[in-house]
Amino acid sequence: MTIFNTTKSEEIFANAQKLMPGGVSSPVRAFKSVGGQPIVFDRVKGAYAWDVDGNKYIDYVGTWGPAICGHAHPDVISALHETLDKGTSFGAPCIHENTLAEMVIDAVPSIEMVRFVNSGTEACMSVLRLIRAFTGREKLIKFEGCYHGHADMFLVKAGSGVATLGLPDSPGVPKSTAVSTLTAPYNDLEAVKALFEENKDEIAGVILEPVVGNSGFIPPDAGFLEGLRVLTQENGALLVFDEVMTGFRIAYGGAQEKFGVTPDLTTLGKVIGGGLPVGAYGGRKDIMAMVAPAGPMYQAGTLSGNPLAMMAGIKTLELLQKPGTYEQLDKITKKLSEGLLSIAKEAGIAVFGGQISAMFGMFFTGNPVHNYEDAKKSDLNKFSRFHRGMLERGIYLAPSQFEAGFTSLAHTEADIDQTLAIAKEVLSSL
Ligand code: KE4
Repeated sequence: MTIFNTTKSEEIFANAQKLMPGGVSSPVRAFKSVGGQPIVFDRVKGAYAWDVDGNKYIDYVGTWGPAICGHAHPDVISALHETLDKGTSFGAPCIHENTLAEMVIDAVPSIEMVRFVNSGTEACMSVLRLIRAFTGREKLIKFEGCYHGHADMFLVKAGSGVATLGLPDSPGVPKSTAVSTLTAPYNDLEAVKALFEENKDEIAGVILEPVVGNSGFIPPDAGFLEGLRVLTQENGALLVFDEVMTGFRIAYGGAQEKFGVTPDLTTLGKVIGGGLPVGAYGGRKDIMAMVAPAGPMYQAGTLSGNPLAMMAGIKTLELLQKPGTYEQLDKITKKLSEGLLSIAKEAGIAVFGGQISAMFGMFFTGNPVHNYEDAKKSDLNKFSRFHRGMLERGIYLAPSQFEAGFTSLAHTEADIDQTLAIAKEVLSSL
């Protein structure tokens, strides 16, 4: 198979590095942990991306989750054209906010009322302020390797780009902030129980990715989510599922629907914006009633609920509501994940991984991966060589072992077959 020429990407990225820190608008895009030059995209459509050199890729990042119906779906694009003719932003109430809010409330078991914001980071930082306001407590429990956006209080043993770059948490985060953030290993209920005992009546809540994507793909062990539900209730703390990545991807009602565990509050992003900037937080009415102007907890945003982003979200969720959607996503992703794992094993390469619905991952290790510590022990160098080998042959995977892979309704059996054929060539040469 041909190895791509990426001259134009390299020229553009070289210039980008003079203009923007690291040449990117978000760190993980810089390919720091996998080496080599990032690819500069020119356009995307369906399951595919084309770079500025005209090379075509099968895309398993999907702009980090929003493109679950495939990039630039015609229904979304045509609705946006229509909406665009009426303006890009109102800064005033708009019917589309009601429509998307109703769809989110109908879909997500924990959400009785919702507030739209502009990113997952904003959703997570707002929900933290809310749980503190509601409980009158300050401390938070998060899990090592989970990522909840870049707000100060979450940059403690975070995942995603923080893990990718091996950052020891971030400079600039005041000690006073970090001290209120307690951490435990993912899937470790005993550690959470101990934190509650050591911090009696001081913990406002527990936040987690109900299926981890930001340490690589790590699903919850049986009983973990249920155990957190009981522990938080027993200790007067709130349970928050950060479903920015899993929302409308693991199931239409998110991981909370799939696993049958209902948190008190949920954060959303990515899919509900259909590729435009949207985040949201929502949950029990009695808690959301605290949010200004209904209540005293302040949070605001110029572009929150803007008509374009709302419309992109509405159209995306309409597409996902179609019967058979999640069966199709699970089928295509299972074929990919099981194919990758078996090809690696046939090549004598130790791997551990899996998938749930349209989310998958694979670690280069012979041991099980239940948390971030396990993930860090995998062979990152082998991952980098695998990533580069796939990229050069037209398969676009997340440029970090500490990210998950995403499929979409646009990925076909032929795409999966092509991906597996290339993986066979790359893995046998590792
Ligand atoms: P944003 O602020 O990037 O919209 O969302 C932050 C966030 C919150 N919670 C979870 C579970 C998330 O996965 C994210 C963002 N995800 C990363 C990818 N792992 C975004 C990609 C990036 O940082 O460039």
